[in-house]
Amino acid sequence: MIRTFLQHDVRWQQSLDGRWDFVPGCDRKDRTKLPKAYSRTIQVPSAWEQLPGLENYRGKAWYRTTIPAVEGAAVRLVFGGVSHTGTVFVDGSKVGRHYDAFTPWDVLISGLSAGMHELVMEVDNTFGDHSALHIENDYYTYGGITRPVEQQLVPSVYIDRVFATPRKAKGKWNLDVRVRLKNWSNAPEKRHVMCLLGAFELDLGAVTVKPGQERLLKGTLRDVSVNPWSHDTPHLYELETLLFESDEIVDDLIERIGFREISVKGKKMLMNGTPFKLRGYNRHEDHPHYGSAIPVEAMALDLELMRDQGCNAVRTCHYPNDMRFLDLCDELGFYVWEESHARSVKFTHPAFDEQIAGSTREMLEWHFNHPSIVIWGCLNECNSLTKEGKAVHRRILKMLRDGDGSRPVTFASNQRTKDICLDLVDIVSWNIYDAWYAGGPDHVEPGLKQMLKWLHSDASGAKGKPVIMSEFGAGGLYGVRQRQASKWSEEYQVACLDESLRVYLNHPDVSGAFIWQFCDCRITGKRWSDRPRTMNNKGVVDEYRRPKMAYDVVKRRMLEAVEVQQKAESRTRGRQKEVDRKNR
Ligand code: ADA
Repeated sequence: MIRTFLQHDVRWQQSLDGRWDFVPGCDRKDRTKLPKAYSRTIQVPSAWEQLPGLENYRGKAWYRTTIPAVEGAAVRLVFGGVSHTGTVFVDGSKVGRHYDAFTPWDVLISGLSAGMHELVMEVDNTFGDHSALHIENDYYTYGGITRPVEQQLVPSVYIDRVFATPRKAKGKWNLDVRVRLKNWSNAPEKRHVMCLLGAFELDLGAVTVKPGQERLLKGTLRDVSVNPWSHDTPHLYELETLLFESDEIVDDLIERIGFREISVKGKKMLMNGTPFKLRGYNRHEDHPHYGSAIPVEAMALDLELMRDQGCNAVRTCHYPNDMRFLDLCDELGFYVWEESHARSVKFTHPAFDEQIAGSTREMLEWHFNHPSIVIWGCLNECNSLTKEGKAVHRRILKMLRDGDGSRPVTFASNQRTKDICLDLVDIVSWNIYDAWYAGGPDHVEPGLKQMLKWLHSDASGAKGKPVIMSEFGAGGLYGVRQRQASKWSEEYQVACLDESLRVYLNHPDVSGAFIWQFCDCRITGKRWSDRPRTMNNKGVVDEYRRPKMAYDVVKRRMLEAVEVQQKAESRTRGRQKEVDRKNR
C-alpha cells in the first residue's frame, strides 16, 4: 500500500506490490530495447542491492508485470518512488518517464482495451550528465522500484488532487480547500464536487472540464469543531471529496488532515500560538536489510526509538520521504522538516534547474496535506556564498512559499558567517560540527555564541530570526570502546553529543536541534570512501538500529528539555488565562 490508509472508497484501486519479473543489465543477453527474457523475479518494493550478486550494481534493470484494463476508464499508475529514473512501457509503448528516487509520480493511460496488459519499467540508477541530484554523495543512491506501486481505474473526469490548509481565525478553525479535477476524455464534461469533514459539508458547486484540461475549485469550511493536532495530541480527520455526475458518485479522494498552525514570531517558532522547540534527528532512508526500501513496520520502529529518547521531530535529510513515513509521523505526532532533494549539488550541472524544480514541485504537490510537515526546506549545504548561488536559493525558496505559504521555509547552511542568503529564509538553520570537524566538545558553546552574535548583528542580513541547529554530531563506531575516548570511539561520540545537546537544547535563542544522525548509513562512491566501513558512522544507533552508548545520553538530555518546555508551556497557558480573564 502506497499510504498507511485507503484513499478511495469509490475509485477502484489495487496494490501492484509483490513479485515482478526482473532482469538487471548485467544478466541480459539480448540487445533489444526491452528485454526478451527475464532472468529472475524480484520483490516490489525493494532495492536491487539487497539481492545476492547485485550488492554494488549500478546500471539499468527491467521489471515486468501485468495489469488489467476495462472499457470506459483510464489506468492510473502511481509510483511511490523509483530510484532514480523510471521509464514505463505498456504493451511495448512508452507511456511515461520520471527522474528522482524520492518523489511520487503517476502515469495515466487511456484507450487500453479491456483485458490484461504488459507493464514494463526500465530503471536506471547511473550517474552523469543526466542526473544533477543523484550523484556520488554522503548517502547511497540505491536502484529499483523502492517504494510501493498502485494501480487505479479512473473515470473520464477524476479528482487529481485535494489541497487543504487549516487556518485559525478569531479562535475558530477554518479549512481552505482546493480541488483539482482533470478530464482525459475527448468531450467537455460537467461534474459537481462536495467535500465532507465528518458532519461538516462544503459544496464546491458544478463545473465543466474541457477535454484534456484541468479545473481548480476552491472553498472554505468555516468554524469546524475539531481538536488541534500537535506532538502530544495528534488528532487526525478524514477529508472526503466526492465527484458527482448528475446524482451518481463517480469518483472520490480521501485526504487525512490535522488542524495546526505553525508560525514564526521574532526569534521564536510557534505551534498553535505557543512557542515550541524541535528536538530530533536527521534520518536517511537506509537499512542494511532493505536499502532505501524500508518496510512500514521498520519505519515505525525508527520512530518508536526516537520517541523513546524524547524526540518530537525528524528532518528528512536530504530529500522527500516515503509517504507512509510521513503518515506515521502524522499518526505519532512527529514534527517534520521536509526538504526537496539536494545535498551539496552543483548549480552548474546541465540538468540541475529542471530537476531541482521537479523535486520541489512534486514534494509540495504530493505531501501538502501532512500535518506533521511544519517546515519546508531545500538546498542543503549548497552554494549560498555567491550572487549566482543566491539567485538559485531565491528561486527555490520562492517556489516553496508560492506553493504553500502556510509553513516557514529554510535551508541548512554550513557557510557560517560567509553565508549571504539568510535574508531569504524564515528560519536560519546551521549545520555546525564544532565538536567533530572543527575541534572538540569544548568548541560547542563558544562556537554558538560567536554565530549568534554575528546573526543578530546588521552584518548577517537575518537579525532577529529564529535559529535551528540543523546538523551536529560525531562519528562513533558501534562496539569501539576506549577509556581514552579517541575520535571514532563510542565514548567520544558521547562527549560530543552530551555537550552539544546541553548547549543547543537549553539556549533561549535556539528553536530546534537535529542530531546528525539517527542511524549509520551507506555512502556512494570514491569521494567518500575514506569514511570507516565506507559508511557515515554518526548514527546514534548503528545501521541495524543497535543503540550506541550515546543513545542514553541523548535520551537524558532530550527528556530534561521536555521537562523545561512543559514548564514553560504551562507558564504561557497560565499567563494567557490571566489575560483572557481580564479581557472578559
Ligand atoms: C553535512 C551534510 C550531511 C553529512 C554530514 C557529515 O553537514 O549535510 O549530509 O554529510 O555533513 O556527516 O559530515
